[in-house]
Amino acid sequence: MFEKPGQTPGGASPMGPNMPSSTPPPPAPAQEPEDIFSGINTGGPKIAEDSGKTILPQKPKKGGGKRIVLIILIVIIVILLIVGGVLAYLSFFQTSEIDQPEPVAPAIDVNENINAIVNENINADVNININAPFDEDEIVLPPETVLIYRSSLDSDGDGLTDVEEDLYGTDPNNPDTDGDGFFDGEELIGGYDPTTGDGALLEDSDLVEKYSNSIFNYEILYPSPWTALPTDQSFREVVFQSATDEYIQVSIEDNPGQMDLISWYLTLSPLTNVNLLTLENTRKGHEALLSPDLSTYYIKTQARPDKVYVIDYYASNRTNANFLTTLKMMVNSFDLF
Ligand SMILES: [Ca+2]
Ligand SMILES: [Ca+2]
Ligand SMILES: [Ca+2]
Repeated sequence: MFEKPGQTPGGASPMGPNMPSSTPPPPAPAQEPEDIFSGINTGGPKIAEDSGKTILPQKPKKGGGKRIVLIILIVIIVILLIVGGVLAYLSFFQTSEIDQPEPVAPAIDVNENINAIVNENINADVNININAPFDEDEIVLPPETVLIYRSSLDSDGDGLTDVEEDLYGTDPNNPDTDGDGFFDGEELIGGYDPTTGDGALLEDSDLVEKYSNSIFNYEILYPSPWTALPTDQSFREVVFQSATDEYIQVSIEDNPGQMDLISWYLTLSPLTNVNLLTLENTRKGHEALLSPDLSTYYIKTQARPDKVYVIDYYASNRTNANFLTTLKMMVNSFDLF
């Protein structure tokens, strides 16, 4: 391939011995191109430089030609391998893209996995943070135990709240205002005047008023500053209103079967836990049932067993009730005439 033009591969010159001498000499051969691989073929045969003969352009060395061909072949093979590799690489990824399933399928799988994880986490949090306390209030424990009334501040711990001390004119910082050895709250519940010693009765004091209901024939004491008003002409319900939004109401319920108080109460609230119902005897000797939230007394009398007298305390704030001792005072003062 790198042979000079006009030369045969066998090395015979066109100007052979049989050619006519008149034939004009061939043009001077063009200068031999530099053999760029000459440095490689150091082992080839050498031509004597002092032969004295005209030095013809050297023919390419046969051994170098083979190496060149081999190198070129190797280069071509390498190029083909590279090109083939690139084509195979591109073909592989194009095929992979084509063979991939529709984008919707993997999206569904991902969503399912995400939803599963999210649902698990959300359900766990909800069950722990919301359902647990809700279930405790609604199912495990009776609601009465949660909604129990609690008294407001009682600074001297005598059973009267500071608001009640102001109502009855007792000392909020002295548990025994009259110094007779009995606490202020204890005296009020027992029907005694906490501001006057020597066994003075509460009903004889100016601290309370007596309300008499001539329709249902009962009487009851209530704090003098309060007002007593029937809700209608029947006088079946009477409201004893405090200076705040709290009040105590006395109402009359029928008990035609003359049932005992617990049985009668359960007919009204069948789901009540009986263990939370307590029976007491009032100071006037009547049987009284206290509701689980400690705010209502149901009184049954021997004179009128077909009636139940309900004395109910309404406080706007169950954890800041001011008049629970006043409620007891009124219940103990309740009597028929
Ligand atoms: Ca007190
Ligand atoms: Ca006191
Ligand atoms: Ca006292």
